[in-house]
Amino acid sequence: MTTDQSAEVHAAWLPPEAFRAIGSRRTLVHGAGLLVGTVHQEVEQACARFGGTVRRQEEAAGDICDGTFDLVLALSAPGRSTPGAEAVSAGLREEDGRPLEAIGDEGFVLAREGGVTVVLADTPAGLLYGLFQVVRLGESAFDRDRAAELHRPAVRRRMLDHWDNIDVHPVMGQVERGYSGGSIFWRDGGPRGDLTRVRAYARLLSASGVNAVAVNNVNVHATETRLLTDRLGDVADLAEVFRPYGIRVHLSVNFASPVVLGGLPTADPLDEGVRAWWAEAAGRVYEAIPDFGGFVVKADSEGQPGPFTYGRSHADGANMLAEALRPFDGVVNWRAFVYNHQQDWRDRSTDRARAAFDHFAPLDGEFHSNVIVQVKHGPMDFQVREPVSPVITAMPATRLAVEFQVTQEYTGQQRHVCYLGPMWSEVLGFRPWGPDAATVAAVAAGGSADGTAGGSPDGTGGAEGGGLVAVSNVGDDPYWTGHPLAQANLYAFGRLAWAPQADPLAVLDEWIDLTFVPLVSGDPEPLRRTLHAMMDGSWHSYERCSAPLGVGFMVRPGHHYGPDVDGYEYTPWGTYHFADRDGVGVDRTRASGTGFTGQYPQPWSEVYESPERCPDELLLFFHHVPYGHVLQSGSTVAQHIYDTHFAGAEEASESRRHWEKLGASGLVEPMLYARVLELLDEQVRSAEEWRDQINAYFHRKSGVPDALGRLIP
Ligand code: GCV
Repeated sequence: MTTDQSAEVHAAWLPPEAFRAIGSRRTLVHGAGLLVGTVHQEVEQACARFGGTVRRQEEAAGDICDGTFDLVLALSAPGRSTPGAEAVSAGLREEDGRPLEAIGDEGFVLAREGGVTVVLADTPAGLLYGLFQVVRLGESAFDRDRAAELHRPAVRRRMLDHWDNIDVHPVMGQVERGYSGGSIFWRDGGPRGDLTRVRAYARLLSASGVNAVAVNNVNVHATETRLLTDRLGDVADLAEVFRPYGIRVHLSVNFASPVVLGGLPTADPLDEGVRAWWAEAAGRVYEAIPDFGGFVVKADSEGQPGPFTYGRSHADGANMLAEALRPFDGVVNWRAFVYNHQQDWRDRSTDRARAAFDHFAPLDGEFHSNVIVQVKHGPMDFQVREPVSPVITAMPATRLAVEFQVTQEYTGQQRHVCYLGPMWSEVLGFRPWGPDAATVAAVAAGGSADGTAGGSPDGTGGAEGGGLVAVSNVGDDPYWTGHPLAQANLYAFGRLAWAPQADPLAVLDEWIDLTFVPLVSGDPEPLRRTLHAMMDGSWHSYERCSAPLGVGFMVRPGHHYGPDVDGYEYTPWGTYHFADRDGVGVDRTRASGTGFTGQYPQPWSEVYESPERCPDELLLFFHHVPYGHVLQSGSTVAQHIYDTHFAGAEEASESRRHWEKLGASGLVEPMLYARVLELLDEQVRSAEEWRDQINAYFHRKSGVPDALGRLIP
């Protein structure tokens, strides 16, 4: 057993003070079940601190709204009436106007009437989410009457994937693309032992709305492969800790497991012996973890094994695993991130952006219903700006999940402030079939969303959605996320997965109000203003600092931090910008390029095809244009590059100035203040390096002078 440093772990968005409003009142928790126990325990802890009282009642007794309690958290019990409960949700209607018949799996109704705040849910998970809503509301949950509101998650599965390794990988370390120290699950070849920190994590995730976690890297190395068999107990231990918070555990598995672990001569998905091996393996997993979520698979990608070895398709591979999991209601999250990473840079016909669509779109309709095809939100790889992946539009008969990256691989590596809520919100609200059709969020929600099914232009008739997934950004850092302000990204992912239409700045407000405001004794307004000034526009600011106009990948190869314009230009990775003395950008048009624009439906296939109509921010993703090309903004490409990079560096300095002003106010605790200040120094340095390298490169290549005559080295 190791000693955990949880005592020193930052409370993030659940500081005890955030429970003051609940903990100082009289609460009834009504209902049975593990998660109702969690609700009770949460309230009990708050009462111990703030002097309130809580009563747990498993069976209905008396009228829950009779005034004995200030807060009632009650499970609706089919067949048994809970006096007062019906009144709370009476009159609520579904979106289509029908009277509400069921609150639904994870939903809850919140109301306040006659001095009692009531949360009503059909399931224990719904009650837990309702409790955290009351925490978010704080005093305002109790200060006035509230008409009944129905809260339901837009997507059923809201999942975080950890890219954590058990062994320290010689290149990638304990956490692949991790910027927050070690793993909270694994250390030096084994489990960490003390699960206190995992428990705190489960609680935080549940309060943000996440309900599934994959506990190991999608690149499944030798030791991690064994989590499926002889190391399964370690996964069961984690599942035990996540369970009381309504979070199911998933496992990334190695497609070659039957060979590597089972000693079979093949992992061919159509081989009977292989199928039997997986069925048995799945059976053992469910014996150990009855509520196990399922497998995550990266196959035939970046060196991972997969069905191509046996001349089989990704549908063959995924369906085999789906059959093994089907008896237990498990799912396979099969990633669509499949491309040739050993491309010849001289070959202009291969376009990495096309790859996922080319591999997966033809397979639409072939996947079993418990296969979820997990698609990165953009066609390349989590760049600061990409168009929405056309795969999202191409598989109406497949359950699709959309994948984001909370860990900031290409967005400042948690050394830079970069609030990603606005980016995800833009993606989720994007309408790939035009203004009157479904959004990306509706596709991810499938039939379980807000009454509209996803997967097709009119939002009808699609398969049940696969939900939203993101790569986690936490580690064993005392602030969880390296940069303390990167906690906001983790929180925002959960909240936007629950309610994709939510305003990301309102989500940021929620995060500020939970994380910082309860700890402030005076006026919190200056703190709120400062954080908004630093964070609201930080994604756009990072975009201005880095690769221009959607071109992407001008980063240092390998670790991906800092500028290196030609770093990937002559490599096998398929990530090129094709800058020469005349122009820059990737011609992905049908007319003269790779034809990628043709993977989009109307109207975007036309919009992206045209250099005049293509949105400025994606111009170089779709077109190779001269430096003098005039953007819709009125600026030229060269001038835009100079202006944005001067602006990006200046914005980093301004952000630092905002934070510095806060120093004397005492509104944030000194250690956190110092950590952020130190990171802002690095952000300023790095933004200046980006400015100078990008500007110098394009100035030298193009010979175009800066219209404002600024110094370009
Ligand atoms: C886990 C990018 C990252 C890899 C990551 C991969 C993926 O290529 O750089 O570290 O591997 O995405 O999503 O599988």
